[in-house]
Amino acid sequence: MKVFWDPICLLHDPPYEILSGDKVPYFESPARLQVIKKELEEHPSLFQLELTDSSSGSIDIIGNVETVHGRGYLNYLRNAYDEWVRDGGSVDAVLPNTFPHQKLVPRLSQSHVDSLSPVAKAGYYCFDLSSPITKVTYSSVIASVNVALSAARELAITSGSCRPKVGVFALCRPPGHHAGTSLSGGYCFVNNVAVAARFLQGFNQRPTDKPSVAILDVDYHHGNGTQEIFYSDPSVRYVSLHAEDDYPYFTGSTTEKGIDDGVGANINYPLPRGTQDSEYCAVLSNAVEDIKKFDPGYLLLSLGVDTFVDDPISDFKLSPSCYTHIGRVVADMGKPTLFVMEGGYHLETIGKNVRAVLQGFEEQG
Ligand code: OKP
Ligand code: ZN
Repeated sequence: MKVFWDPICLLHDPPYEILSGDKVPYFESPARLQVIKKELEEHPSLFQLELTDSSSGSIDIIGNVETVHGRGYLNYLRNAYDEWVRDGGSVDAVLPNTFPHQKLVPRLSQSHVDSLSPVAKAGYYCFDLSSPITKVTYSSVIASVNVALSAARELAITSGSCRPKVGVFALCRPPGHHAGTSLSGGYCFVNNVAVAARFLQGFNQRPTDKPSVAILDVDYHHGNGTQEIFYSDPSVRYVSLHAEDDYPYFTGSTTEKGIDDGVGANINYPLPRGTQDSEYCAVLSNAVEDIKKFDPGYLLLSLGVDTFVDDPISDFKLSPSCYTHIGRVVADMGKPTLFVMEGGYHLETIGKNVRAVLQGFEEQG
Protein backbone atom coordinates (compact mmCIF):
# COMPACT_ATOMS: atom_id res chain seq x y z
CA MET A 1 0.00 0.00 0.00
CA LYS A 2 1.26 3.45 -0.86
CA VAL A 3 1.37 5.90 2.05
CA PHE A 4 1.57 9.63 1.38
CA TRP A 5 2.93 12.10 3.91
CA ASP A 6 4.70 15.47 4.16
CA PRO A 7 7.14 16.70 6.84
CA ILE A 8 5.50 20.15 6.61
CA CYS A 9 2.53 18.52 8.39
CA LEU A 10 4.78 18.33 11.48
CA LEU A 11 5.17 22.11 11.80
CA HIS A 12 1.74 22.90 13.28
CA ASP A 13 2.37 22.51 17.01
CA PRO A 14 0.23 24.81 19.17
CA PRO A 15 1.60 25.17 22.73
CA TYR A 16 -1.75 24.32 24.36
CA GLU A 17 -5.49 23.89 24.00
CA ILE A 18 -8.29 24.82 26.37
CA LEU A 19 -10.00 21.58 27.43
CA SER A 20 -12.96 21.85 29.80
CA GLY A 21 -11.48 24.97 31.35
CA ASP A 22 -7.93 23.68 31.68
CA LYS A 23 -4.96 24.81 29.64
CA VAL A 24 -3.45 21.47 28.57
CA PRO A 25 -0.71 20.37 26.14
CA TYR A 26 -2.06 20.00 22.60
CA PHE A 27 -3.24 16.43 22.10
CA GLU A 28 -3.17 16.64 18.31
CA SER A 29 0.64 16.72 18.29
CA PRO A 30 3.25 16.28 15.54
CA ALA A 31 4.47 13.19 17.43
CA ARG A 32 1.27 11.41 16.36
CA LEU A 33 2.33 11.53 12.75
CA GLN A 34 5.92 10.54 13.61
CA VAL A 35 4.91 7.38 15.48
CA ILE A 36 2.50 6.24 12.79
CA LYS A 37 5.09 6.84 10.09
CA LYS A 38 7.73 4.96 12.10
CA GLU A 39 5.44 1.98 12.58
CA LEU A 40 4.66 1.76 8.86
CA GLU A 41 8.33 2.15 7.92
CA GLU A 42 9.11 -0.90 10.04
CA HIS A 43 6.97 -2.95 7.61
CA PRO A 44 8.50 -2.08 4.24
CA SER A 45 7.06 -5.15 2.51
CA LEU A 46 3.55 -3.81 3.24
CA PHE A 47 3.95 -0.03 3.00
CA GLN A 48 5.76 2.25 0.56
CA LEU A 49 6.05 5.80 1.86
CA GLU A 50 5.83 8.64 -0.65
CA LEU A 51 6.77 12.22 0.15
CA THR A 52 4.56 15.00 -1.13
CA ASP A 53 5.59 18.61 -1.69
CA SER A 54 2.86 21.24 -1.57
CA SER A 55 5.11 23.81 -3.27
CA SER A 56 5.70 21.64 -6.36
CA GLY A 57 2.57 22.90 -8.12
CA SER A 58 1.76 19.38 -9.24
CA ILE A 59 -1.82 19.64 -7.91
CA ASP A 60 -3.98 22.80 -7.86
CA ILE A 61 -4.37 22.65 -4.06
CA ILE A 62 -6.32 25.88 -3.57
CA GLY A 63 -8.60 25.18 -6.52
CA ASN A 64 -9.45 21.81 -5.01
CA VAL A 65 -9.90 23.20 -1.49
CA GLU A 66 -12.32 25.77 -2.92
CA THR A 67 -14.61 22.96 -4.10
CA VAL A 68 -15.43 22.55 -0.39
CA HIS A 69 -14.52 25.71 1.53
CA GLY A 70 -15.50 29.36 1.12
CA ARG A 71 -12.92 31.77 -0.27
CA GLY A 72 -13.42 34.18 2.65
CA TYR A 73 -12.66 31.35 5.07
CA LEU A 74 -9.49 30.32 3.19
CA ASN A 75 -8.27 33.92 3.13
CA TYR A 76 -8.91 34.03 6.85
CA LEU A 77 -6.86 30.87 7.47
CA ARG A 78 -3.98 32.24 5.41
CA ASN A 79 -3.89 35.73 6.94
CA ALA A 80 -5.32 35.27 10.44
CA TYR A 81 -2.04 34.91 12.32
CA ASP A 82 -0.30 37.91 10.75
CA GLU A 83 -3.34 40.15 11.21
CA TRP A 84 -3.71 38.92 14.78
CA VAL A 85 -0.12 39.72 15.74
CA ARG A 86 -0.24 43.08 13.95
CA ASP A 87 -3.33 43.85 16.05
CA GLY A 88 -1.45 43.06 19.28
CA GLY A 89 -2.68 39.48 19.77
CA SER A 90 -0.66 36.75 21.50
CA VAL A 91 2.27 35.47 19.45
CA ASP A 92 1.32 31.94 20.60
CA ALA A 93 -1.83 31.57 18.56
CA VAL A 94 -5.12 32.96 17.28
CA LEU A 95 -8.02 31.96 19.56
CA PRO A 96 -11.42 33.65 19.78
CA ASN A 97 -13.07 35.36 22.73
CA THR A 98 -16.66 35.22 21.50
CA PHE A 99 -18.76 33.25 19.04
CA PRO A 100 -21.58 34.67 16.93
CA HIS A 101 -24.29 32.62 18.57
CA GLN A 102 -27.54 32.51 16.58
CA LYS A 103 -29.38 34.54 19.20
CA LEU A 104 -26.61 37.14 19.33
CA VAL A 105 -26.24 38.16 15.67
CA PRO A 106 -28.17 38.22 12.42
CA ARG A 107 -26.65 36.76 9.21
CA LEU A 108 -23.50 38.70 8.46
CA SER A 109 -22.51 39.74 4.94
CA GLN A 110 -19.06 38.69 3.70
CA SER A 111 -17.98 42.35 3.52
CA HIS A 112 -19.02 42.80 7.15
CA VAL A 113 -17.05 39.68 8.13
CA ASP A 114 -14.00 40.88 6.17
CA SER A 115 -14.08 44.15 8.11
CA LEU A 116 -14.15 42.52 11.56
CA SER A 117 -11.19 42.72 13.96
CA PRO A 118 -8.90 39.66 14.07
CA VAL A 119 -10.34 38.35 17.34
CA ALA A 120 -13.92 38.82 16.12
CA LYS A 121 -13.10 37.03 12.86
CA ALA A 122 -11.63 34.17 14.85
CA GLY A 123 -14.96 33.79 16.61
CA TYR A 124 -16.82 33.89 13.32
CA TYR A 125 -14.74 31.20 11.61
CA CYS A 126 -14.15 28.87 14.55
CA PHE A 127 -16.49 26.91 16.83
CA ASP A 128 -14.31 25.93 19.78
CA LEU A 129 -11.00 26.45 21.59
CA SER A 130 -9.12 23.42 20.23
CA SER A 131 -7.94 24.79 16.90
CA PRO A 132 -5.45 27.58 17.57
CA ILE A 133 -3.82 29.13 14.51
CA THR A 134 -0.08 29.60 14.92
CA LYS A 135 2.51 31.14 12.60
CA VAL A 136 2.92 27.85 10.70
CA THR A 137 -0.61 26.46 10.85
CA TYR A 138 -1.60 27.44 7.32
CA SER A 139 1.48 25.74 5.83
CA SER A 140 0.65 22.48 7.63
CA VAL A 141 -3.01 22.70 6.70
CA ILE A 142 -2.15 23.06 3.01
CA ALA A 143 0.43 20.25 3.22
CA SER A 144 -2.15 18.07 4.94
CA VAL A 145 -4.81 18.48 2.27
CA ASN A 146 -2.15 18.05 -0.42
CA VAL A 147 -1.28 14.68 1.14
CA ALA A 148 -4.96 13.69 0.84
CA LEU A 149 -5.15 14.96 -2.74
CA SER A 150 -1.93 13.19 -3.76
CA ALA A 151 -3.19 9.94 -2.28
CA ALA A 152 -6.56 10.42 -4.00
CA ARG A 153 -4.84 10.97 -7.35
CA GLU A 154 -2.81 7.80 -6.86
CA LEU A 155 -6.01 5.92 -6.09
CA ALA A 156 -7.80 7.31 -9.15
CA ILE A 157 -4.91 6.29 -11.41
CA THR A 158 -4.29 2.81 -9.99
CA SER A 159 -7.95 1.87 -9.67
CA GLY A 160 -8.44 2.85 -13.32
CA SER A 161 -5.95 0.15 -14.31
CA CYS A 162 -7.23 -3.35 -13.61
CA ARG A 163 -5.96 -4.05 -10.10
CA PRO A 164 -8.76 -5.85 -8.27
CA LYS A 165 -8.62 -4.16 -4.88
CA VAL A 166 -6.62 -1.03 -4.18
CA GLY A 167 -6.12 1.07 -1.07
CA VAL A 168 -4.03 4.20 -0.54
CA PHE A 169 -3.30 5.91 2.79
CA ALA A 170 -3.12 9.68 3.34
CA LEU A 171 -1.04 10.08 6.50
CA CYS A 172 -1.98 13.70 7.07
CA ARG A 173 -2.37 16.15 9.93
CA PRO A 174 -3.97 18.42 11.01
CA PRO A 175 -7.06 16.23 10.65
CA GLY A 176 -10.19 17.42 8.87
CA HIS A 177 -13.57 15.89 9.69
CA HIS A 178 -14.73 18.64 12.08
CA ALA A 179 -13.98 21.43 9.57
CA GLY A 180 -17.08 22.78 7.82
CA THR A 181 -17.36 24.93 4.70
CA SER A 182 -16.38 28.05 6.65
CA LEU A 183 -15.60 26.75 10.12
CA SER A 184 -12.60 25.37 11.99
CA GLY A 185 -12.73 23.41 15.23
CA GLY A 186 -11.75 20.12 16.84
CA TYR A 187 -8.11 20.35 15.67
CA CYS A 188 -9.43 20.70 12.08
CA PHE A 189 -9.11 23.55 9.56
CA VAL A 190 -9.57 22.07 6.08
CA ASN A 191 -11.71 18.97 5.59
CA ASN A 192 -9.16 16.68 3.94
CA VAL A 193 -11.52 13.78 3.27
CA ALA A 194 -14.17 16.08 1.78
CA VAL A 195 -11.70 17.75 -0.57
CA ALA A 196 -10.39 14.32 -1.62
CA ALA A 197 -13.96 13.12 -2.24
CA ARG A 198 -14.71 16.05 -4.54
CA PHE A 199 -11.37 15.53 -6.30
CA LEU A 200 -12.18 11.88 -6.99
CA GLN A 201 -15.60 12.84 -8.32
CA GLY A 202 -14.02 15.25 -10.77
CA PHE A 203 -11.00 13.17 -11.83
CA ASN A 204 -11.01 12.59 -15.61
CA GLN A 205 -14.79 12.71 -15.66
CA ARG A 206 -17.41 14.38 -17.75
CA PRO A 207 -19.74 16.02 -15.21
CA THR A 208 -22.48 13.61 -16.30
CA ASP A 209 -20.40 10.53 -15.29
CA LYS A 210 -19.43 11.86 -11.86
CA PRO A 211 -18.84 8.82 -9.65
CA SER A 212 -20.62 8.61 -6.33
CA VAL A 213 -18.48 8.25 -3.20
CA ALA A 214 -19.09 6.97 0.30
CA ILE A 215 -17.29 8.27 3.37
CA LEU A 216 -17.15 5.90 6.31
CA ASP A 217 -16.06 7.76 9.44
CA VAL A 218 -14.80 5.50 12.23
CA ASP A 219 -13.22 8.25 14.34
CA TYR A 220 -14.57 8.33 17.92
CA HIS A 221 -15.96 11.83 17.35
CA HIS A 222 -18.77 12.74 14.99
CA GLY A 223 -17.51 14.35 11.77
CA ASN A 224 -19.82 17.35 11.94
CA GLY A 225 -17.87 19.14 9.19
CA THR A 226 -18.11 16.30 6.68
CA GLN A 227 -21.79 15.94 7.48
CA GLU A 228 -22.40 19.66 6.91
CA ILE A 229 -20.45 19.78 3.63
CA PHE A 230 -22.39 16.95 1.98
CA TYR A 231 -25.73 17.36 3.77
CA SER A 232 -27.71 18.16 0.60
CA ASP A 233 -25.54 16.10 -1.78
CA PRO A 234 -27.03 12.75 -2.86
CA SER A 235 -23.78 11.78 -4.64
CA VAL A 236 -21.79 11.56 -1.38
CA ARG A 237 -23.00 9.18 1.29
CA TYR A 238 -21.64 9.95 4.78
CA VAL A 239 -21.85 7.16 7.36
CA SER A 240 -20.42 7.72 10.85
CA LEU A 241 -19.92 5.61 13.95
CA HIS A 242 -19.17 7.82 16.94
CA ALA A 243 -19.79 8.49 20.61
CA GLU A 244 -23.11 10.03 21.52
CA ASP A 245 -23.08 12.79 24.15
CA ASP A 246 -19.43 13.58 23.61
CA TYR A 247 -17.56 16.15 21.55
CA PRO A 248 -18.76 17.94 19.33
CA TYR A 249 -21.94 17.50 21.42
CA PHE A 250 -24.55 19.07 19.10
CA THR A 251 -24.40 16.84 16.02
CA GLY A 252 -24.42 13.15 15.16
CA SER A 253 -27.92 12.00 16.05
CA THR A 254 -29.82 9.42 14.02
CA THR A 255 -32.38 12.09 13.10
CA GLU A 256 -29.80 13.93 10.96
CA LYS A 257 -30.47 12.24 7.61
CA GLY A 258 -29.63 14.96 5.09
CA ILE A 259 -31.71 17.68 3.45
CA ASP A 260 -33.38 18.27 0.04
CA ASP A 261 -31.92 15.83 -2.53
CA GLY A 262 -29.52 14.58 0.14
CA VAL A 263 -32.17 13.06 2.39
CA GLY A 264 -31.10 9.50 3.16
CA ALA A 265 -27.44 10.05 2.20
CA ASN A 266 -26.37 10.95 5.75
CA ILE A 267 -26.40 8.14 8.28
CA ASN A 268 -25.31 8.46 11.90
CA TYR A 269 -24.65 5.63 14.34
CA PRO A 270 -24.19 7.16 17.79
CA LEU A 271 -22.85 4.65 20.32
CA PRO A 272 -22.72 4.81 24.11
CA ARG A 273 -19.59 5.55 26.08
CA GLY A 274 -17.84 2.33 27.02
CA THR A 275 -18.66 0.64 23.70
CA GLN A 276 -16.64 -2.57 23.24
CA ASP A 277 -15.56 -4.65 20.23
CA SER A 278 -18.66 -6.84 19.91
CA GLU A 279 -21.12 -3.96 19.94
CA TYR A 280 -18.93 -1.87 17.68
CA CYS A 281 -18.50 -4.63 15.11
CA ALA A 282 -22.24 -5.29 15.00
CA VAL A 283 -22.98 -1.66 14.22
CA LEU A 284 -20.09 -1.52 11.76
CA SER A 285 -21.72 -4.29 9.74
CA ASN A 286 -24.91 -2.19 9.51
CA ALA A 287 -22.84 0.74 8.26
CA VAL A 288 -21.19 -1.52 5.69
CA GLU A 289 -24.62 -2.63 4.45
CA ASP A 290 -25.64 1.03 4.01
CA ILE A 291 -22.59 1.60 1.85
CA LYS A 292 -23.00 -1.60 -0.18
CA LYS A 293 -26.57 -0.59 -1.05
CA PHE A 294 -25.28 2.77 -2.26
CA ASP A 295 -22.61 1.01 -4.41
CA PRO A 296 -20.19 3.97 -4.61
CA GLY A 297 -17.39 4.33 -7.14
CA TYR A 298 -14.96 5.07 -4.31
CA LEU A 299 -14.85 4.50 -0.59
CA LEU A 300 -13.10 6.98 1.69
CA LEU A 301 -12.37 6.04 5.27
CA SER A 302 -12.03 8.79 7.87
CA LEU A 303 -9.60 6.77 9.94
CA GLY A 304 -9.54 7.67 13.62
CA VAL A 305 -8.11 5.25 16.17
CA ASP A 306 -9.25 7.28 19.18
CA THR A 307 -11.83 4.51 19.74
CA PHE A 308 -9.02 2.54 21.44
CA VAL A 309 -9.47 1.60 25.10
CA ASP A 310 -6.46 3.66 26.23
CA ASP A 311 -7.16 6.82 24.26
CA PRO A 312 -6.69 9.78 26.62
CA ILE A 313 -9.63 11.92 25.39
CA SER A 314 -12.16 9.26 24.42
CA ASP A 315 -14.39 6.66 26.06
CA PHE A 316 -14.76 3.59 23.85
CA LYS A 317 -13.04 0.35 24.76
CA LEU A 318 -11.93 -1.17 21.47
CA SER A 319 -9.10 -3.73 21.58
CA PRO A 320 -6.21 -4.05 19.10
CA SER A 321 -7.89 -6.91 17.22
CA CYS A 322 -10.86 -4.68 16.38
CA TYR A 323 -8.65 -2.60 14.08
CA THR A 324 -7.66 -5.60 11.98
CA HIS A 325 -11.36 -6.41 11.77
CA ILE A 326 -12.19 -2.88 10.57
CA GLY A 327 -9.59 -3.22 7.79
CA ARG A 328 -10.98 -6.59 6.68
CA VAL A 329 -14.57 -5.38 6.64
CA VAL A 330 -13.58 -2.34 4.60
CA ALA A 331 -11.71 -4.57 2.14
CA ASP A 332 -14.76 -6.80 1.79
CA MET A 333 -16.69 -3.90 0.30
CA GLY A 334 -14.41 -4.33 -2.72
CA LYS A 335 -14.09 -0.61 -3.53
CA PRO A 336 -11.05 1.49 -4.40
CA THR A 337 -10.39 2.86 -0.92
CA LEU A 338 -8.74 6.02 0.31
CA PHE A 339 -7.75 5.97 3.97
CA VAL A 340 -7.49 9.47 5.43
CA MET A 341 -5.98 9.99 8.89
CA GLU A 342 -8.19 11.68 11.49
CA GLY A 343 -7.83 11.25 15.29
CA GLY A 344 -6.07 8.95 17.76
CA TYR A 345 -4.12 10.34 20.70
CA HIS A 346 -2.52 7.45 22.60
CA LEU A 347 1.00 7.75 21.24
CA GLU A 348 2.07 4.30 22.43
CA THR A 349 -0.56 2.49 20.33
CA ILE A 350 -1.81 4.66 17.45
CA GLY A 351 0.94 3.39 15.14
CA LYS A 352 0.08 -0.26 15.74
CA ASN A 353 -3.67 0.34 15.49
CA VAL A 354 -3.40 2.27 12.24
CA ARG A 355 -1.13 -0.45 10.85
CA ALA A 356 -3.64 -3.09 11.91
CA VAL A 357 -6.44 -1.43 9.92
CA LEU A 358 -4.30 -1.07 6.80
CA GLN A 359 -2.81 -4.55 7.12
CA GLY A 360 -6.25 -6.05 7.68
CA PHE A 361 -7.32 -4.39 4.43
CA GLU A 362 -4.26 -5.51 2.45
CA GLU A 363 -4.29 -9.13 3.62
CA GLN A 364 -8.00 -9.69 3.17
CA GLY A 365 -9.14 -11.86 0.24
C1 OKP B 1 -10.72 15.59 16.94
B1 OKP B 1 -10.86 14.25 16.23
C2 OKP B 1 -13.65 16.68 24.90
C3 OKP B 1 -12.46 16.92 24.02
C4 OKP B 1 -12.61 18.13 23.14
C5 OKP B 1 -11.47 18.39 20.97
C6 OKP B 1 -11.52 17.01 20.41
C7 OKP B 1 -11.31 17.01 18.93
C8 OKP B 1 -11.24 15.61 18.34
N1 OKP B 1 -13.54 15.45 25.64
N2 OKP B 1 -11.40 18.41 22.40
O1 OKP B 1 -12.17 13.90 15.89
O2 OKP B 1 -10.18 13.16 16.81
ZN1 ZN C 1 -11.69 11.94 17.09
